[in-house]
Amino acid sequence: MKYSMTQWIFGGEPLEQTLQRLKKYGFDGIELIPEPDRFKDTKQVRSLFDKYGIEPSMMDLTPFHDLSHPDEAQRKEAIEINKKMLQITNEIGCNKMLVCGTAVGRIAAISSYEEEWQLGVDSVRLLADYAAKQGVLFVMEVINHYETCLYYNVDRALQFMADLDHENVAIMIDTYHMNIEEEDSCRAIRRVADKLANFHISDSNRLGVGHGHIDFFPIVKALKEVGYDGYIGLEPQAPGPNPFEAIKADDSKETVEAYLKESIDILRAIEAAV
Ligand SMILES: [Mn+2]
Repeated sequence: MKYSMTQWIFGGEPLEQTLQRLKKYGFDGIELIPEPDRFKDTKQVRSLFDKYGIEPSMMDLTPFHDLSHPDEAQRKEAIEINKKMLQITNEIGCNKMLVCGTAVGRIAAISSYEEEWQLGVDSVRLLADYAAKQGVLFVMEVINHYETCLYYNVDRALQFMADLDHENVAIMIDTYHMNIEEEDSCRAIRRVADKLANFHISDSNRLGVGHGHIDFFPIVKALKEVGYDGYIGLEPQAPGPNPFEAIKADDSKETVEAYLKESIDILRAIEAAV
């Protein structure tokens, strides 16, 4: 399997600094923070990936723009930023971008769940068309119901995909979210296997692998059994409050870097053993 990590967990430091950290531990890819200002010179960004031999495996989702908001102006703004990022994703030579269909941090409907579900479907379908034109696969991240209110488990994500009925949409699941939502994470992996385009890993408390109580043996085994050969994106966070903020203390970056090193070592050992 190939290994990547989510850039945001280092608090948005310059890209080159994060690439230097990743190079030390043999990462293959990086998942990027979706902010247009970070990509003013896309040629220069591409040259950094070449310099470090690290691939842009994914453009992350725009977390706080709301694709299912009942207010049309807010929805339009979210659609525009997603279009902009899809365009940039193409320009930097990346072929996947994440989406959550609503806003991360909004845990309840504003109008009604039924209406917002449909608004989310309409927005994601429209963007999936646009993404296809950019040569980018649109990937839904299933994020637990303490953070989002649309497709927060695999059941609902599969229903959302069925309603979308669009071939340019795939799924990403995350061990931290699954440990909250799914009765059985391995069963969830098997259910989405043919649509699985990326896979996030952090432990049950969102720290690095080995610092919580998820058993990663059956998870890695299930991924192998279904023939998953995409990226594992590591997304450990430093301990502390506010799940949407990466830097929680003076030593947060050091903590996260140590987690990355440990996590990739443990996961490679498990891969070799299963
Ligand atoms: Mn994730």
